Amino acid sequence: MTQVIEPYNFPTNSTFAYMALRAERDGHRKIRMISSAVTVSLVTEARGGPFIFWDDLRAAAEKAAALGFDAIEIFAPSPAAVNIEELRAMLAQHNLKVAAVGTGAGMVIHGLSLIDPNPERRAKAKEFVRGIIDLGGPFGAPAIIGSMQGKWGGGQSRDEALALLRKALEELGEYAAKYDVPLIYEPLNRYETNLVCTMADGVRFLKTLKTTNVKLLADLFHMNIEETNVADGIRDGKGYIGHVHFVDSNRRAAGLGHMDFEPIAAAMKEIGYKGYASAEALPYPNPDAAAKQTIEAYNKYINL
Ligand SMILES: [Mn+2]
Repeated sequence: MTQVIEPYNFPTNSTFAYMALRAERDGHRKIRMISSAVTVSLVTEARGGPFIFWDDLRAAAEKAAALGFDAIEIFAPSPAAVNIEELRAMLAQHNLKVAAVGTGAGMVIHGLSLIDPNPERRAKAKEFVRGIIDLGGPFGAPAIIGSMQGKWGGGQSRDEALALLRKALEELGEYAAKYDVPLIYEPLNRYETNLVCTMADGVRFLKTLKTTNVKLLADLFHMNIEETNVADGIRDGKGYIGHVHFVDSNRRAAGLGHMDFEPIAAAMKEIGYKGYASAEALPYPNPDAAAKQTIEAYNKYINL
């Protein structure tokens, strides 16, 4: 029996899921619930970091589209650094979406963190994140809180830091809701944060929030360091994962390390994950090769 699916039956921010289901209903193609994305960094200070494309948004969009990616993930130095109208035009031209927008420049360029003991610095950090939410929101793209979560220590206890982070995520999560996008919180490996490092701890932490508009980022590189088993870590995040950084054990493109992607992709499907697999990977051996490697791995493991 053919099930008629109308858009209002879907949760928010699921245009692609609707299109995929409608296409399947019409017999055009199979369901593809996990979409592909590739990162582009516009942040000079982040050079050496795990981004596939660099500096030139237009060139990145052209290459992403040519390889068959569904979306780009943008790491910008500031909201003002992206020309909104140009971005809108190039997305339309290439039939691309924005998967997510990073906030890490707030830390990398300005040293801002959401748990800074100094209230003025904390306010600046939130202001920076709100600007990035405003950049991505109109494109349906959530902002990611990664390095902006900071690290506790010095005169600050872990509990004090978590209380500040909780407050910031409550506020910013609700702020993002006006665009019908979640706020994405990323547990990081132990060398990058000492707050929340696993999916299970991330879920426990999010359960202490009043807002339900904050979701987790499952970054496979961080998970490879912190989880007992990466696929089980994905299962731990069931219902809470809003974004995936699709990358190998050594932060190179998927397939260039020793990550076992089959069980990980199976776990993503098992929990009904419907977001992006986004390549936040080193541009190794060069951006073009890393992008091509990523889309091949995506087609091999995820887009079956
Ligand atoms: Mn990441």
